[in-house]
Amino acid sequence: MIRDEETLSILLDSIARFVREVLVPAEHGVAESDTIPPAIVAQMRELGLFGLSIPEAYGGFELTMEEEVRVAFEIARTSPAFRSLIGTNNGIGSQGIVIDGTAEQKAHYLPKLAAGDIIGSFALTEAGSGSDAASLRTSAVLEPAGTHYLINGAKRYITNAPEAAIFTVMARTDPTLRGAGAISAFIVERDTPGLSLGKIDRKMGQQGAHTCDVIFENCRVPVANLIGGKEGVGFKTAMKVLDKGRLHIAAVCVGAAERMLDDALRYALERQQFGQPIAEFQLIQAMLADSKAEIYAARSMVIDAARKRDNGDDVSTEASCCKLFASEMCGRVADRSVQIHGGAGYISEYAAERFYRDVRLFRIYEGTSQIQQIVIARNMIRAARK
Ligand code: COS
Repeated sequence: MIRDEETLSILLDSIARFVREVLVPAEHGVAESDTIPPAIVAQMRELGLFGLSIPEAYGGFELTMEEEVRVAFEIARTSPAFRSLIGTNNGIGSQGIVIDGTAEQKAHYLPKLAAGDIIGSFALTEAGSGSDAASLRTSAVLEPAGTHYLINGAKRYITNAPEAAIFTVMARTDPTLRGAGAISAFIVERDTPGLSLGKIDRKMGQQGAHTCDVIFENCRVPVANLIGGKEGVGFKTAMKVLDKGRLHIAAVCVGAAERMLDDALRYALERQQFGQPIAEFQLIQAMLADSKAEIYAARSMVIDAARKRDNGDDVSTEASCCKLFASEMCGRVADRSVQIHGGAGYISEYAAERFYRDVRLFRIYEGTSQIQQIVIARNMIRAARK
């Protein structure tokens, strides 16, 4: 936890400088090669970027949610591939352990995640269960000896799976029962016999960030790796992880949109048509102004929801409101950025074209916009009925 504004400013400034001087110049190459250079990963480690949200006791910065979203605003001003690599260690790949893990699980895994020595990953989605996460079919059956669970099934589109050393895996401990109540969460190490990976997915954007299937065939996992030591609460763990993750992604949308708007504004000032910079034209100004206003709204929402979470409030509704509004806003800003760039916006030398593809994922992962609408409306109805 950073206890004063001055120390936070130093951290934010050093991240902003790193983004400007190292990541932005590298982003085109990362997209072309689909790889983040190891030297950059090493610098990310040195800056402590893998442990932003992990408690200080385990070697992380233990940022408050407000501090974390302010860091995300900065880190998202470049290719989302960089954020994706650190994103699972700070978010969905560690938070199951941070929120619900036992003392032993925390002590064993969190220091390595915080240091970036290992990458964590979150395995919820399956071929047959995406938005309807509670219908997942991967099973984890306790062996008669009572020392291990036997995991069978397959997970899909798992972010950072090719790089991961540990997975938070949601599986059904009573495969005869349907619904969320029979789901438990496990920490599964990559080198556990029976765990294999599919081929790396070819994606629309975010090259440099990787996803693939994770397959479990009689994968034996010690009972000590059942998160929290309790069966049947894994779906709730996953939802709590996603509440935080959705707020983080909303902050990422704000940072990416700010970058796209900066690029669009710079281009509008440089590009001359009809004898003057296109920024002088009111139809261009309307696109710039709408983007500015929407980014400001999203930034304010994200800060407000983060503060509420830091106060201990249940922010399930607010996190979904932020994810819904910020990701849709980001899509509109990306579209306007391409439009302002004109023909150049369709050419891959310009960041506008790459961001347009990269940010499309924000409206899909960690819950689609439609799932956010469902969460918001359900929470409203539930509160009204009370
Ligand atoms: N925090 C804690 N517990 C939660 C919760 C939250 N935010 N949201 C739901 N729960 C609990 C519920 O209270 C319920 O517990 P009880 O049975 O004890 O009451 C349980 O979890 C099941 O919840 P619910 O009945 O709402 O589950 P549904 O199957 O209807 O699904 C949605 C809920 C649709 C919201 C969920 O499946 C979802 O978020 N889907 C999207 C998944 C997703 O984001 N995937 C992205 C992959 S990760 S990149």
